[in-house]
Order: sequence, then C-alpha cells, then structure tokens
Amino acid sequence: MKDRAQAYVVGFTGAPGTGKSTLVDVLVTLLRKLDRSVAVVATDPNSPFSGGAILGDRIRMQRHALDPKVFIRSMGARGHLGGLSLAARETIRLLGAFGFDPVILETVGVGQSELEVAAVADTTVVVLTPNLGDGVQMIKAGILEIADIFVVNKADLEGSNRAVTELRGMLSLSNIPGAPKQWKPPIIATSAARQEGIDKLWEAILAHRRHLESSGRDQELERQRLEDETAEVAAEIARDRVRRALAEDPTLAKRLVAEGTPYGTAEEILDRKR
Ligand SMILES: Nc1nc2c(ncn2[C@@H]2O[C@H](COP(=O)(O)OP(=O)(O)OP(=O)(O)O)[C@@H](O)[C@H]2O)c(=O)[nH]1
Ligand SMILES: [Mg+2]
Repeated sequence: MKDRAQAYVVGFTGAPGTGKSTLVDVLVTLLRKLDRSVAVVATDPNSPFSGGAILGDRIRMQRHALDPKVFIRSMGARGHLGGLSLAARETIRLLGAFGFDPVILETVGVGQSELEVAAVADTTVVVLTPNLGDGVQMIKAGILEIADIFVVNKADLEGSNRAVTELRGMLSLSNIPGAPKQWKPPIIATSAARQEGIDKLWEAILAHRRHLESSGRDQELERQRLEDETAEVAAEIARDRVRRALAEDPTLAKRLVAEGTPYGTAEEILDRKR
C-alpha cells in the first residue's frame, strides 16, 4: 500500500522505572525470532547527549549488539533543532529507508515528551505498573488520551490483576474528548522480567496497525505528521534567517532595540528577497 520506505513506529512511554527498556529488549528478541529487522531509538528529552539511564539501557541491550538486523541508538533532544520530534522523525525516515521495520521509540522521563512521542508513533504503548500511583500521574499528564495500548508491566508483582481492573474502570469512566477513535485501547499484562505477555503485546500492536490501515486513519496521520513537520521545519528556517539577518545587519538590530518592534522586524526580514 505504501509507496515509500516508511517504517511502522511503535512508541513506548510511561513513568521512569516502569520497565520500558526491559520490555523493548524482550520485544526485540521476539521480533528477531520472527526475522524482522528492528530499530530502537531511545530518546531522553532532558539530556543534551546520550548518557545516564540511556547508557545503562545500551549496556542491557548488548546481547543484540552484534546482530546487524538490530539497530539501537540513543539520542538527546536538547540542542536538536525543533526538539525531540523533529530529530526523531529524521532518524525514523532514515531507518525506514534502511529497511528497519518496526522502529521502536522509547522515551525517558515524563512531561512533554510523551506527547511528542505520540505525535511521531503510529502505535503508542503506555507502560504502567501494578502500583497505579503511576496511573494517577499519567492521568494528570493527559496520558490516557494518547495510549493506543496499555501495558501493566511487572505482572509478576502483587496487585497486577487489581491494577488491570482499576485501569479498566478508569478507562470506562473517562470521557475522552475529541474525535471518536473507534479503537478501544486494550490492557495487556506483561512481565518483561519473566518474558511473559510479550507475544500478546505484539499481537495488540499488529491489531492496532490493522485498525489504522483499514480505517484509513494511517493516511490521515501521515498527512497530519507531514504538515506538522513542514511547519516545524519552516519555523526553524525562519528563525535561522532572522537571527542571521540581525547578526549581519547592526543597523537593523539597533533599530529593533530603539523601536521595540519584533513583529515588524520579523516580517521585514522574512519579506526580504534572498
Ligand atoms: N519485577 C519486575 N521488575 C521488572 C520488570 N520489568 C522491568 N523490571 C525492573 O524494573 C527496573 C526498571 O526497568 P527499566 O526497563 O530500566 O525501566 P524504564 O521504564 O526503561 O526506566 P527509565 O528508562 O528510567 O524510564 C529494572 O530494575 C528492571 O529490572 C518486570 O516485569 N518485573
Ligand atoms: Mg529506559
């Protein structure tokens, strides 16, 4: 159906320590058994470069390190033009061109990053644990709306069934505004540590993918994403032009300060012929 190289993107998000990296690692093992090339991009929106927790993840994923059909990369978002999503999109496009499918995106930390991951991913997996303290935090961050699949990981721990029930209750109570999705996010219990439930998770991801394709939603998302990305790129180009013009034209810079007219000055610069 698709006439260009574009990998299917699965985003993993959730509070720190819920087991995202462990889950991804086990999922990679499953995908390799299915003979798929898979790429993992771990993003840390708070870090200017790779390190810390992400470095730990890379070490954990060492067992895939010699496999040419597994690509693992960490990237920080700070210092990237346009933040996480723009940098991630570029990387994903490249990985797709190299034949990696799916591309798995893991984000570290909470906040804006989940929303950015959801904006890039085809399927967003929100990872919780039996301690639904995570859940409450997630709801505050508006995470219910972005989940296509919920995972209650650490199902080997006490309270897993209760957590699933509570989450189900929360989902049925929550009246999620916006366009009807016609997709009811399933809740999958997993134990990444014991490698349990991962096949169910993969099945759910495939089911969501089929849903996107059969409903035409995939094309809608694609158009939306390309438009968003174009707007982001345009903003970066414009920013760059304005900064450069001000740096190269001291008279203009002085006048800006004297008159205090950022809007007018911006328009003037962008109207200039290049
Ligand atoms: N009991 C249990 N522990 C788990 C499971 N999955 C992961 N863990 C442990 O939970 C801790 C955090 O796991 P990570 O995979 O690093 O979690 P993460 O969500 O990637 O964490 P951040 O990247 O820091 O956000 C580790 O000590 C894991 O060994 C599980 O299924 N059961
Ligand atoms: Mg991690």
